[in-house]
Amino acid sequence: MSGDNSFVVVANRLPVDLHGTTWTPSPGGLVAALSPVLERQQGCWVGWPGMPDEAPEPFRTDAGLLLHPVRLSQADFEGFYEGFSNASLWPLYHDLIVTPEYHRQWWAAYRDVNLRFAQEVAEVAAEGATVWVQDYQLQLVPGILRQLRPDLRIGFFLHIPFPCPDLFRQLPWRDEIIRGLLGADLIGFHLESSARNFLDLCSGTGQPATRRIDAHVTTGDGRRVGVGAFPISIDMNSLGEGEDGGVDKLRRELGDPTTVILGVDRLDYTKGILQRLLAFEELLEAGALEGAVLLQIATPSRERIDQYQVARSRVEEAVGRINGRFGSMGHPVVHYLHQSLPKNELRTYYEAADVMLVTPFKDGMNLVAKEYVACHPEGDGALVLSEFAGAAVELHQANLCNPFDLESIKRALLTAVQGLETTPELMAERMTAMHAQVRDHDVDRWASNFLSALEKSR
Ligand code: GDG
Repeated sequence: MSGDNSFVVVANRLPVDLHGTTWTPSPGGLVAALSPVLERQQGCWVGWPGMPDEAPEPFRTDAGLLLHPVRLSQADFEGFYEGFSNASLWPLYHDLIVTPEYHRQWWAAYRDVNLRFAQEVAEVAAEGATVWVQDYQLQLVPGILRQLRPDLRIGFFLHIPFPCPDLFRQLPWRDEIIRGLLGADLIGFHLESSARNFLDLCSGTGQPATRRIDAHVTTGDGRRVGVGAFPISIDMNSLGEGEDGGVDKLRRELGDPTTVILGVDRLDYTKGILQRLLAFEELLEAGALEGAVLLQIATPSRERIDQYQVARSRVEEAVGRINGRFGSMGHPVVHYLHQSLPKNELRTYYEAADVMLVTPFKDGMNLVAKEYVACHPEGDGALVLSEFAGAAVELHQANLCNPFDLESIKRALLTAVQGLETTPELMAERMTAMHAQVRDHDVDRWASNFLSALEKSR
């Protein structure tokens, strides 16, 4: 059983979603990061087309990428995706921001869907191919694939944080997940802290971990599995060209505010959207942000899951209240879009924003922070960034804040706004340093670092 693809990426979602008979780019950070890499390699991408009960025939995109759709039924979608992936693993791996739920039938669906993804890959991968498995939805795939196709070179990358062992040990199926991951030749995380958590966990569960980061774990059958940190980044060109005069036009439409503050997130409770609205509200109340507006783009995400509905209604209630209190006719202070925008439109927003607010309680990396920095090559603008976003490790010149502490968000936001006014050279120096960091560590470098470590790992 083998196909003719020498490089295969497998991820829960294909990079495009099927809507009726048309395909549109699918949302989220993983797709944004990986699509350009795979297009350059003319690889094969195995994943779900985003619609239950649909599995169109494999096809090649205009960019030369072979897409291999996997069919998920409505029941798979509910148990595997909404259930185990996003209501058990997602909150557990984000340090219990909401309480994870564990249900045996969700786990059964997760196991079953992981098996089908692995079987699909086993069919399309050529003898000795490299397979790169992506993210928390597919943690059993490396282990299954190792059994089905021992000839393959298997890498796994986790796009979200890996929690500390004490939290992970809650998971009723922890041993199966660890065994699944250890089917890979190399396991990559964004940060050393996640890699360390994984190594500590392995040393506590009878899987001897050796040495330090960039170390390896030796499995029961004597294989060495590499473990390392590979901070993901962006493609500097993926945001397209900004529209000529687009920034001025946008600022005019907003009523020429003194300060434009921007948030861009999937609407997810991990992203701290409500907290930043509350910080903005308290600063307005104190009269500290005269003439400022906040734009919040909240892309719809996982909308049927209870906790996402709760998060959305809290955000929308706060937007309504703040505009009711501080807006005037035709001049809201918060402009809120619950929509997905085209990338080049996002670029105009990034360029127009004086201050970018990125305040997750926990985030593997956060590409939005890097995209904002990429759009400010001249050093204008300021980034307010949560200490708990992976991006804070590389973008340490940002105005860092603790999103659990409203005063800390307020302080960081105010310091950023005032800094642009009173110490523009210093702010520009910091933004330029961050820009250089993102430019020199782009997504290509991330992918080639991971893939060359994978190459060396066997
Ligand atoms: C996961 C991890 C990690 C957002 N709104 C629109 C839109 N986006 C794009 C952004 C950015 C991406 O989605 C979001 O990426 P993030 O990294 O910020 O967040 P997650 O989706 O949670 O991603 C994260 C990432 O994986 C990669 O490893 O950094 O920690 O949670 O690229 O621009 N894109 C378009 N319209 C929108 O309205 N076109």
